[in-house]
Amino acid sequence: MVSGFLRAGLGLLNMAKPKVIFVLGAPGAGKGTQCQKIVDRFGYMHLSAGDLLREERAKPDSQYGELIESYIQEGKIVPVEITCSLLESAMKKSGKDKFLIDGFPRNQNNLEGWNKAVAQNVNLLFVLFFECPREACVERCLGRGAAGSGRSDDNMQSLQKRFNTYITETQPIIKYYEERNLVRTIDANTSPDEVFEEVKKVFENFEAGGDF
Ligand code: UP5
Ligand code: MG
Repeated sequence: MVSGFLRAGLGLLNMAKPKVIFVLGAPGAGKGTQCQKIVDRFGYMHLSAGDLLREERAKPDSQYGELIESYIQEGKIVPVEITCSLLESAMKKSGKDKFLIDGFPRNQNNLEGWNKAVAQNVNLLFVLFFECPREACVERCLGRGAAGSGRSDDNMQSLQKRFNTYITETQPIIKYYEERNLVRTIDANTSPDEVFEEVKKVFENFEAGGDF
């Protein structure tokens, strides 16, 4: 059993570390949409691993541009060294101390790389998991593609691959955090505002020192 004194000490140690919330869910579950609302309401900094990879891909001098593009189109997960270093440098550059890390970690390689290189330097608060049926997610992504998202993976062929990866590689990661009692699950199959009502409850409960 941890004494009150020791617990307070551990709390103080944690205070100095940046706070991190992982945001996971199927492609199109609404991670980015909800992160923006959380930023507006609760002042976190939003870092989408997918957005950072797309930014890196767009740099003409990037040595990883082609690799990233082929992984994204194939719905495969980019090697963790690339993603982790983009996340770490965005965290450092921001000067902020609380982050939503959206769409990461999404396979065993991501998890191991993060645990090895970064986990001990941050305070992982919890994992926000947006649960949404595949049909709704596919419809949303195809709708976004049709509306001109410009994303090279908003098409049926890539979506099938993205979902296979999600089921075989990302769901076990969510289970890993569930076993550690860190997952907060949100029904994401309602309107964005309704989803956010549920998200708000999780944050308000956490800030009030709720059961985490
Ligand atoms: N929308 C949102 N919420 C809605 C709601 N409640 N009701 C109705 N519509 C809703 O939303 C998607 C669309 O749905 C939008 O049009 C939105 O308006 C609407 P969004 O908020 O963008 O959902 P999100 O879950 O963020 O979907 P996204 O497509 O971004 O999810 P992915 O996880 O597939 O994409 P990501 O950018 O994270 O990754 C893309 C690829 O990058 C991966 O497949 C992989 O190849 C690579 N990647 C890595 O290799 N490593 C990483 O760590 C991360 C990514
Ligand atoms: Mg997204």
